[in-house]
Amino acid sequence: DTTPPIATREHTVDGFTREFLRELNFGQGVDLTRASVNDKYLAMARTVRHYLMTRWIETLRRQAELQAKSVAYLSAEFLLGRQLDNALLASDLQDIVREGLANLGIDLDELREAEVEPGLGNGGLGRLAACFIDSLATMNVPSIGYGIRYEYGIFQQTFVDGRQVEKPDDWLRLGSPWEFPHPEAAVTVGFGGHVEQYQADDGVVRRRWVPGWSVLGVPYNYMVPGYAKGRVNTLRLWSARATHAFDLQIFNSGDYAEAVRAQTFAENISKVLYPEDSTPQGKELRLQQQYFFVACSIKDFVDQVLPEGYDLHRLPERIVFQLNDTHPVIAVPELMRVLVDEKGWEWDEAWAVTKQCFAYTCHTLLPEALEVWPVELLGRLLPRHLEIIYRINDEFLAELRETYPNDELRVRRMSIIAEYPVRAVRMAYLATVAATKVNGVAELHSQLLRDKVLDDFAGYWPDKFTNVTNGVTPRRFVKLSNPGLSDLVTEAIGDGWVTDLDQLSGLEPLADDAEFRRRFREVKQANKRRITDVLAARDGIEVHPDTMFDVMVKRLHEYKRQTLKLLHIVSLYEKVTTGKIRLEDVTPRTFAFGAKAAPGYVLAKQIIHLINAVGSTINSDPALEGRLTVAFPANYNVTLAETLIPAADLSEQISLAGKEASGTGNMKFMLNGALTIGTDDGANVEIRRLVGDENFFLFGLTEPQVAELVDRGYHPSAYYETNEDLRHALDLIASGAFSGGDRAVFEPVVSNLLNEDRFLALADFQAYVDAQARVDEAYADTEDWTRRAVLNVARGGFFSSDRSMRDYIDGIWHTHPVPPGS
Ligand code: 26M
Repeated sequence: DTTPPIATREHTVDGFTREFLRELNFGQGVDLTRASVNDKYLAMARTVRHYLMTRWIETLRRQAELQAKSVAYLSAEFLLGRQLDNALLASDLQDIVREGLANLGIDLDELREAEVEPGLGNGGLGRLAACFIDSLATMNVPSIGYGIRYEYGIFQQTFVDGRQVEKPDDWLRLGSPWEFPHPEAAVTVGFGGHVEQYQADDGVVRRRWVPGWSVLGVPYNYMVPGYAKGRVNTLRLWSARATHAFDLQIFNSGDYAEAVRAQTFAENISKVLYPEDSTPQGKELRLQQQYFFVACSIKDFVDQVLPEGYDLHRLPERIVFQLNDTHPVIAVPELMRVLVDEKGWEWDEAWAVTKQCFAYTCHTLLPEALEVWPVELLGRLLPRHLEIIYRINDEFLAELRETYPNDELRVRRMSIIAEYPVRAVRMAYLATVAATKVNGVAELHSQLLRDKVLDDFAGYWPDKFTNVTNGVTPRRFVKLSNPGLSDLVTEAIGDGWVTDLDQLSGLEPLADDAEFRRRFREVKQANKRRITDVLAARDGIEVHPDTMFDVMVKRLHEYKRQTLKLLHIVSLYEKVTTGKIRLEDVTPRTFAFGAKAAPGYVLAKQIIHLINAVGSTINSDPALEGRLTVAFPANYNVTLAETLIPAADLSEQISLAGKEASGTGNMKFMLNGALTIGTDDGANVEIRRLVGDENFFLFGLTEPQVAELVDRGYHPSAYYETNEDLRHALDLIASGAFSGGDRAVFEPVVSNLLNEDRFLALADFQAYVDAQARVDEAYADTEDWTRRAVLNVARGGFFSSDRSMRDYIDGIWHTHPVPPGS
């Protein structure tokens, strides 16, 4: 055997302690007495990652040997959250490290708190990508994640007088122990310039791109350790640097300062994550980011991952590129360009291969969220890609005209190129044309994609469209974030559920076991005390752990309808303070919110301000005797989710039906034993089906009812006129009661609701308030509430991202597991 040996380390307290001190002394260059918390954190993290190295190397070796088909998950976002706990779990070092550190007088928890989370995503889409790569590693699926190493992740949200103020997220400030930079493996990516005709060696006239400028992409590798001895897969994020060619010219001209500025220009590409999560702004830099990471990734896969001399005609046997929304769709013309221009293939030959290599996941239904790139911009930045897109479109439309010879209207509707308001490329259409499969992220969403957003395409290619309902990783969102529940569950049914979440159904009979329910409640109560301490320390917020925790955490967006929850709170407050209801009849509740607004989304920011204003009024009103509290911790992120969700009694999933593609927070709450109040939207539909109508607080219009109402003409003011409670709540806000008498501050929010209310909050107000009354009634019966909460956990197994991965593997990727080790 000629395989070189791999270094090993001892999986014991002593072994760990030795390695840790070595890292601290030789890596950080400090001794224990002088070491800062960050020194100790970095040394510990580096020590932990060493324990995963063997499996990482073995995974790579095995992959090189077998050349099994891989998934390349292309995503502009990976919202990873903190890495340490996950690495400790994957390496089975939790107890060893705690004990080893304790022997040295170090508290593991203090070091855990020192980790800055990589927030390289906006919300659901980015977190989904992180859950998926966790599942793929755990399930031993050969795969690689490709994305962008933003120097600044999602902004840090602060509140100044209740208003959102954004701060840059300098997550790399203290160093990142989890990344492995590979500057030697950098690749070059071109931009701009022009396309020229030339005579190739074979005498054929061809076209080629002559970029006007280029940048380097430096790969940074991150371990993606599978749970329980699974593979250690790779996440490869690209960072932009200046090429030498880039500044040499300018250096030679003697303008040193200008040359240095040019470096900055190149590095800007991976500088910052765009914080919009629903309304793309069509910014040039954003397109640069998309092409940058996609071009790097394709080059990396073709030149580095594939063995030398691999016949690219067989590419579909080795790879499937999963397009996480339209953000990486420029990969389609890029692969065509590589095959046609660089490899000299015929167009048809290249297209036949390309269209077998991609699958596309759509994550939205909002028309304004569908990306379109103006032809003018694309032509300037990626002229050859624009030509290729035009040709793909020409051939596609020609094909369509054969099928629909008398329906030119339909052909134009399906064109990849939109003509109005400006000529632009519809990225979702390009993705749909190129992909083997197009999937939505929950049953309802996939159905609406087929029936509405992409109906012409579904009619043309009925088999292309499919559903894969989202999921979440039970490792991070149950095992790690809810150790109390995990221990209780494991005691009852064993620990197989961590990798086979359907086993949670074994809890079902225990819903009727009074002793089990008592212990389940104890866990929930302990989780509430834990978040109570966190909120006090992190935000100076005081909440009462013996109240109902009613939680809504997600990006702030009109369609998600945080205002609905707010109107309920205001209405309750109004009724109590005017004596319409007695304080004793009000269920003590903590109304928690967590939400960031896109910095340019004015109305969303005003809503945040209003929530905070209502919160400070209510929280300080002695008349309520602390029975109602609003808790709005700033800067909701993955780390906060991990302590907040396990403490929730009630999960708020109240988007307007037909607007939330899936939701994934809804699944995390369910698996942590919260009941849901929700609309018939996204994955709520499937949650309700699984948990049963009697264990779900359904309210509101259905999607067809919404469509009909909008069709008839929706007039929000009619609800104001006819619903007294609603009127009083809105009037109270308008009166300045929450703004020190200033009637102007929240006038835009109120008048938006009265005059526009794009997402029908007023239409659903009464139904929502009624559903909340049912919640109060149910919560009053503690034993029965606990029984239902247990059933939520027992019936939540379907929402494991392991199941989502199974569905992608069976229905879309057709890949096979390859465990590490030879
Ligand atoms: C696009 C262009 C420019 C800047 C930003 C964007 C952009 C970034 C993220 C647009 C959308 C983005 O995310 C959309 C998203 O998070 N969608 C959510 O995806 C989840 C996972 O499938 C679903 O559960 C949510 O319902 C869906 O809203």
